[in-house]
Amino acid sequence: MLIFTSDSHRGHARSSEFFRGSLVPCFESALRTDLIQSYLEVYKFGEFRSPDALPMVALEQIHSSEYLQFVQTIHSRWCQKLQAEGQSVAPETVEIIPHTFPTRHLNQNSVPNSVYGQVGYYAMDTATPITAGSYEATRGATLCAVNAVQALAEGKTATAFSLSRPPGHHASSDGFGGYCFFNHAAVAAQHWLNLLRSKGATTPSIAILDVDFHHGNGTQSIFYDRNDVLFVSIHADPAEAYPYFLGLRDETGHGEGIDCNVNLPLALGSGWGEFGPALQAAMERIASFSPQGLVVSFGADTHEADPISGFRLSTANFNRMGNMIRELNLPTAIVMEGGYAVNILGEATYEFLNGIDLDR
Ligand code: SP5
Ligand code: ZN
Repeated sequence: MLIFTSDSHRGHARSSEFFRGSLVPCFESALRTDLIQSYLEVYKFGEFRSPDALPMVALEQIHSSEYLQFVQTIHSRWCQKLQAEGQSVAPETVEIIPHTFPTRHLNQNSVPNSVYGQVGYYAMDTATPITAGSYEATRGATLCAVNAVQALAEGKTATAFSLSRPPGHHASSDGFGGYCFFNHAAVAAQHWLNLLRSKGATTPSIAILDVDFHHGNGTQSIFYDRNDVLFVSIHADPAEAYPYFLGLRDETGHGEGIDCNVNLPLALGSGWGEFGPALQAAMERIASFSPQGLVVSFGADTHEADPISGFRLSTANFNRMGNMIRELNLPTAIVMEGGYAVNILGEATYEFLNGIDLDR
């Protein structure tokens, strides 16, 4: 297995997020990828690579140009605004958290000039602070996912892992939240389709399997009306868990994308007894779609030890999960999403990767 990782994520260093009404230390931190990398290195798992500076055309196909511009420039524009208002500002300490959102009965169709208004316009929550290095970090994570797909398409490996942060599956074409800014799994799938088309395939298709505890609302919305990408997600019932406002079973796709979106929500407290059958159903749906490749949005936050989630998977269950996905025998790009239990993050990820590894 090839593993792509970039140091650019370290610039996305936040101190606090809103959680149950107060500011707490961020669950999503650089420690996460450090712990996974050192665990994999101790067990001599996989071959680590720095990503090549590949063209990122797919990034511009997935996200709107206005949104890409927003993520790239918002931190410096916010700091300039604070300075213009007479505050002395050290940009590396500034963390942007939105406070006003275009919810029902407000105008959702015009972007305000104010940087404060713009942050609320593009945000879905208050748990995703933007820091000076957030843009470079999320771009580096997307580049790792694109490199993973490129290596698969070139036949260099059958399984590739993008060990990156911040995560991506909550990011939509023009929205951030859930610790995510760019949707790396979506860009990876689009990059793969582009490569297949450039090699002469007329109707290529890719499946995305999302096994993070939280529903991948961004990925669903990006591909909701397309039939070249099948999105299958196992996650906590949105009636009970973040992101609350998407991820129900009856969301099955729209237009050309009808029946290309599969949500398998599970009750809080679910363990392997519930997760295993859902994964089996997911495997059957993906096999019948006959895609050329598979992108896995992998979150370790389904583990029973996770501090913000609510499933009860054991470390051994992660190996079974990997093994079941391996049975599809598809070239597979794994993209790191969530997982916040620092004491088990390394071993749960290792067990999953070891179970799914087609190169072994
Ligand atoms: C990529 C990813 O895993 N993003 C998750 C973002 C979740 N952010 C909001 C967390 C709200 C947690 N609710 C607390 C319930 C604790 N039992
Ligand atoms: Zn998650």
